[in-house]
Parts: sequence; C-alpha cells; structure tokens
Amino acid sequence: MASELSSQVLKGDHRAVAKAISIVEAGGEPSRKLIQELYPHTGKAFTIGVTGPTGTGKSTLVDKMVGEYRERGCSVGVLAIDPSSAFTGGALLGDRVRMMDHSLEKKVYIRSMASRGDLGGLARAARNTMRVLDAAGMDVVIVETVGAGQTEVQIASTVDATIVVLMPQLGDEVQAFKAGFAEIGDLFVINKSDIVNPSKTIYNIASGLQERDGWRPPVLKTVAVKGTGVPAVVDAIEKFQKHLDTGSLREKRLSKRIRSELVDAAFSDFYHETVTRLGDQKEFDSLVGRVVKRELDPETAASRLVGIISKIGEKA
Ligand SMILES: Nc1nc2c(ncn2[C@@H]2O[C@H](COP(=O)(O)OP(=O)(O)O)[C@@H](O)[C@H]2O)c(=O)[nH]1
Ligand SMILES: [Mg+2]
Repeated sequence: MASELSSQVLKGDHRAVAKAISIVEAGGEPSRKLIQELYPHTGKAFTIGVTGPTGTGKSTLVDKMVGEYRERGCSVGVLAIDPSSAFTGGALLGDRVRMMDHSLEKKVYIRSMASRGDLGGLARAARNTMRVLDAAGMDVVIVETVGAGQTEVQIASTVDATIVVLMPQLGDEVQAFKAGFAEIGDLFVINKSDIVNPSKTIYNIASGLQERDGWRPPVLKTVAVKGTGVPAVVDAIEKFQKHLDTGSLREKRLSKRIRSELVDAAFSDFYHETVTRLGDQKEFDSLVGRVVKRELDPETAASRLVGIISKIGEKA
C-alpha cells in the first residue's frame, strides 16, 4: 500500500518531493519504507554526474544543460553536492542562486545536499534522492559534485553517465587525470574556452583517453556562461545514452552498480547494528578489559570479537 507521500511524489508534487528527499537523506527505516514504495516506479530517468575541480564552471554548465533539456521537452532534476559546505556551515548559496532560473518551473526540481564525513552515507542518500526524482517523473537527473576524490568516484558509480568538466590551461590536466578523472568520464568538457584557446588542452586530454566498452569519450569545448557548446554536450549525452542501450550495456553497468550498492548498504547497516548490539555485550567488555590489562593482544582480541559478532548475528 502506497503512502500518501509516495502517491504525491508519483504525481510530481514538488512539496512531496522535497519531503521525500529529506527522508532519504536522513536514512534509516522511514527511508527504506519510502524507497520500497517508490522503486517500482523508477528506471525511466537518465542520470548524469557532473564533476571536476572547483571553479571550472560545473554549476553554470548544469544550469545551461537544464535549459537545453527543457527546450527538448525533458523534465530535469538537479542534485548539487558540495563537500565544502560542511566546513562553511552554509549550503551552496551561490549555486542555489545561479541555478534558480529554472527552479520555479514545474518541470525542474533543484536540490542541494551538504556533504558529510560519512562518504558511504552520502552516496546512499544521493542514490535514493535520484530515485525520488526519477519516481517523480523527471526524464533527466543531474548530480553535481566538486573535487577529485572519493566522492566523485562514489557518485560516478551511481549514475548512467559522467561528465568531467575541466578548463584550458588548468596546468594540471595531467594531475587531474592522475586523480582518477580519466577513468570515470564518459564525456569531457573543456569549459571557459573564451579565456584561453582550448586546443592544446583538448588534444592532451583526448590523447590520454582510452576506448571503453566500444565508447571513446568525446572531449568538447564550451563557454558555459554564454551557453556556447551546450547543445553539443547534450547531443553527446544522447548519443552515449543510445550507445548504452545497444548490447544491453546500460543493464550490465547497472547490475555492477547495484552489486556494489547492496554490499555497501548491507555492510553499513550491519556495522551500525553491530556497534549498537555490542554496547551491551559482557563478553566484549571483558575482551576490552583484558587488552587494557595486557593479558591479551589487540589482534587476537579482534579475531575473537569476530566470533562474538557472528554469535550475536545468529541470535538475532
Ligand atoms: N569566462 C568564463 N567564465 C565562466 C564560464 N563558465 C563559468 N564561468 C564563471 O566561473 C565561475 C565559477 O563557475 P561555477 O559554475 O560556480 O563553477 P563550479 O565551481 O565548477 O560549479 C563563475 O564566476 C562563473 O560565472 C565560462 O565559460 N567562461
Ligand atoms: Mg558548483
């Protein structure tokens, strides 16, 4: 039986979508129930990750992509994740304002999510947010992340296509590639082509890319502030989308993603449950006590703890 909230989400009601995202962001049992209701209604949205170093123009590009998709008759959901907002205490005010152009429209939904210490938790919240937007009828869901780290790799493993946004003469294209962008990009965008001629950067990047699953990632130039090159970016995504559909590549990639999602989610739940249960285990207390008194070494104690944990697991 679908809840009132789920049925409102399925109708695309923005207020319900906002509430649903807050629920999946918080996680736990309410999130699980909601996803259980919504999941059968997902699978229609094409999900795109937009990543790259700070200041390359990702938010600007996303904003212009939203416009382009709207012109093509698609509804678009946007999720902006900013790892720095955890430190500044604020959340993406700049991005919010910049992306505001479309947010009053019915066919566009924009949301930002503060990053937190727990990366696994963030990826989980992001995945489920995409599902809410998918269930709400969005044709395209775009997720923006900043930087070159674990977050990007995590988020890249949650979307159908990943766009890496760089700019000419960043000086560290090679470093950016070492940071792992080459592996995650299905499409590369060299933005701010108005500032410096991007030919050399395009050449450097294109020559460092390899064909994967019959797809050679294109390297395109844009001037996001003016919208120049943005239709070509959307064309390239649509081409990639078609490529994914041939030879059931999309399904293969999806099953790989689901596999790692399930392992991550199960381990995370298991970890939290275990910590809670160990809280009132006398055996665990005495194990700790023996290590403190140096009657037992920590490595041996850890291997005994494995035994204790599997015993509680059996009882549960
Ligand atoms: N000259 C120029 N500036 C741009 C371009 N795209 C974005 N910007 C500017 O670069 C700054 C950073 O853009 P933003 O989209 O916030 O970058 P993000 O950190 O990657 O999301 C902003 O001041 C934008 O107006 C572009 O194509 N050319
Ligand atoms: Mg941004």
